[in-house]
Amino acid sequence: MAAIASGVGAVVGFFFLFFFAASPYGEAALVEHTFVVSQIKLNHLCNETLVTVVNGQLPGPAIEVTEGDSVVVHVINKSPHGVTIHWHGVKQLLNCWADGPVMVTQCPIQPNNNFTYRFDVVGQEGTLWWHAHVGCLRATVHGALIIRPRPGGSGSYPFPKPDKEIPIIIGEWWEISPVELEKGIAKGDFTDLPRSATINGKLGDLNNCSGVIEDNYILDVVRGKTYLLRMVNAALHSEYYFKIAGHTFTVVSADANYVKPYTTDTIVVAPGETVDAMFVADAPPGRYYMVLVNSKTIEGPVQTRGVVNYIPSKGSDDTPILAPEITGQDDATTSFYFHGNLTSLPHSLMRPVPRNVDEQLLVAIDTGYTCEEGDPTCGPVSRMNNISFQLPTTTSLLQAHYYHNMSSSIREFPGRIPPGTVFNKGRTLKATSVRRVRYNTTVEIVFQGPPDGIVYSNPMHLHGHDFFVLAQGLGKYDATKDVQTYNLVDPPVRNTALVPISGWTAIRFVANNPGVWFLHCHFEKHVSSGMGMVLIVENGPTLETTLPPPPTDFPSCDDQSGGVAYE
Ligand SMILES: *[C@@H]1O[C@H](CO)[C@@H](O)[C@H](O)[C@H]1NC(C)=O
Ligand SMILES: *[C@@H]1O[C@H](CO)[C@@H](O)[C@H](O)[C@H]1NC(C)=O
Ligand SMILES: *[C@@H]1O[C@H](CO)[C@@H](O)[C@H](O)[C@H]1NC(C)=O
Ligand SMILES: *[C@@H]1O[C@H](CO)[C@@H](O)[C@H](O)[C@H]1NC(C)=O
Ligand SMILES: *[C@@H]1O[C@H](CO)[C@@H](O)[C@H](O)[C@H]1NC(C)=O
Ligand SMILES: *[C@@H]1O[C@H](CO)[C@@H](O)[C@H](O)[C@H]1NC(C)=O
Ligand SMILES: *[C@@H]1O[C@H](CO)[C@@H](O)[C@H](O)[C@H]1NC(C)=O
Ligand SMILES: [Cu+2]
Repeated sequence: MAAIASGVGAVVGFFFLFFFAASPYGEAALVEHTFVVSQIKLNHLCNETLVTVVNGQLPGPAIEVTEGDSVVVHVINKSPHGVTIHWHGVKQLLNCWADGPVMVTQCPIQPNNNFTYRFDVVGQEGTLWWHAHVGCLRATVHGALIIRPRPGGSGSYPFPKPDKEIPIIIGEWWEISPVELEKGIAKGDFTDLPRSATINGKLGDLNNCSGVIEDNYILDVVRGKTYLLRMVNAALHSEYYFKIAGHTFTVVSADANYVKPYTTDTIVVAPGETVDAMFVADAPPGRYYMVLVNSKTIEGPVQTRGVVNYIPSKGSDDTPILAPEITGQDDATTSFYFHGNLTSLPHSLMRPVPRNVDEQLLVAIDTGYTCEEGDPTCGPVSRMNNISFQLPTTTSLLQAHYYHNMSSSIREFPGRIPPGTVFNKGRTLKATSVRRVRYNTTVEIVFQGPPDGIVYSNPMHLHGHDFFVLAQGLGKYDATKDVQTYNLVDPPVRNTALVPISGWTAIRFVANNPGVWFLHCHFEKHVSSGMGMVLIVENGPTLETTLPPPPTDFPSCDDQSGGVAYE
């Protein structure tokens, strides 16, 4: 396999070390990258905006590996912010130290410091991604992590080999700085909005300022060829619907787990989720808009578009570009059906669904207040089972856990919805909450969103484990009735479960990865205001089921200069 330069939609490339040493015989290779985190200025919508990026690129460099490879990423922090990187969806078996969420597994890499992340990518194939896991920095510090089948391992894709693979990174363009955005959310001010969605860093021609129209992302295609879109929703704010005029897709994978081929004209991808979808360039040669529109949210439309351009091109540049019919906005059903229709594909990497549940958690996810409603001094917070999650400020939870030094102020996360909380606006506790489970416990979690009145879904992301999504439903979860609808045969396996608007989702997994794992909503406004908790998986009985010690160069927690650790 040849080294493949990533640089999807590279804006400025100024420092990009790349080393790729895959062996053709299917042995594991070492994939090494250097990520220089720095600030650059980008011009959009008549504004010069300072953004934090990796290697001068937005999106950042794609990491491309073969299943079984080892990855080494040297992160050099030349930005003024403390930084960590999370490898979203990588299971990190016995390697929690490399997971990255700030103050959960590590303290930030301080400005002018560096840290090397080392991890293996085993038993997973498809599209994952990486992003900063510090405040809102991931708005511009993100990129794809592409895992291809290993010859001698599973060998090949369980679908016809595409002619070309195209990463599609969905982002959002914010003019407010991530630090200001974070401060606003912490005060309960959820009103800041992105100016536009982006496709591979481009804002698209729906946006203009003083007559200057923003660039489209342009995908050149050749008639008759097949394309695999590797889609990542790296956005902070919205779930998105994606369409290409005149074309349909076959979804083949989600969150780096194969699904049975599913044909649709609309792809739905929530923050934290990935979707791999094939399409054939089988339309009459011409130009077609690809459109990205946010699904129903409290705040108004955020959209963008790019162009699928057949080459060699027939007409002149002013031939009209065909636009798809747009649903979205008020259409929550499209998302509900899209997620409900995914089933896992039988595959050598698949595990059977565990039948017996050791521990079931019922978890209400909603908003509340930390003081009496109507008190103008406290804004709303997000919460899980009446606790609004707070990060610790001095030592990461993983270090405290490993060194048996957990602060006594840490709360046990309740496994039941406190009676009466459900969605009243009463007082809520702000606390760091954790739940311990013994090694090998089969855990089922039912996430319950507010049954009515709230107009957002919640993409709940678990670190360190994939899980089966057994069922979703609308309204209030009914234990006796809804268990009957569980798919125990071929449920999709994911790392992010979308809890539908006014509904619930049930997931199940075996807690077989000792460590401290964040479970949180992937909407930034929710996680930064408290929609999270931490699952602590205890060591098993053997050395092979015990978390090893931290790497020797693990970032120090001593220097939390600047007060707020993750600014
Ligand atoms: C990384 O940091 C260490 C110690 O702080 C330093 O010795 C080393 O030179 C740094 N490496 C780079 C590439 O900046
Ligand atoms: C430029 O961005 C600032 C926020 O940083 C905003 O207040 C201002 O309206 C923007 N200017 C234009 C021309 O959009
Ligand atoms: C510029 O954007 C406005 C809406 O914001 C739109 O009405 C107008 O047609 C756009 N102009 C161009 C040249 O695209
Ligand atoms: C799958 O989608 C169809 C509409 O395309 C819908 O009627 C059906 O209910 C969906 N199935 C599930 C399990 O959500
Ligand atoms: C224990 O944790 C506290 C903060 O909770 C920290 O100040 C202290 O240094 C830690 N001690 C050790 C031995 O890690
Ligand atoms: C939620 O937590 C707050 C603060 O601890 C407490 O006052 C309130 O009674 C709790 N609500 C319920 C329904 O348990
Ligand atoms: C984990 O659970 C599985 C299935 O219940 C069992 O076969 C295995 O022995 C367990 N492993 C350990 C280390 O407890
Ligand atoms: Cu949420």
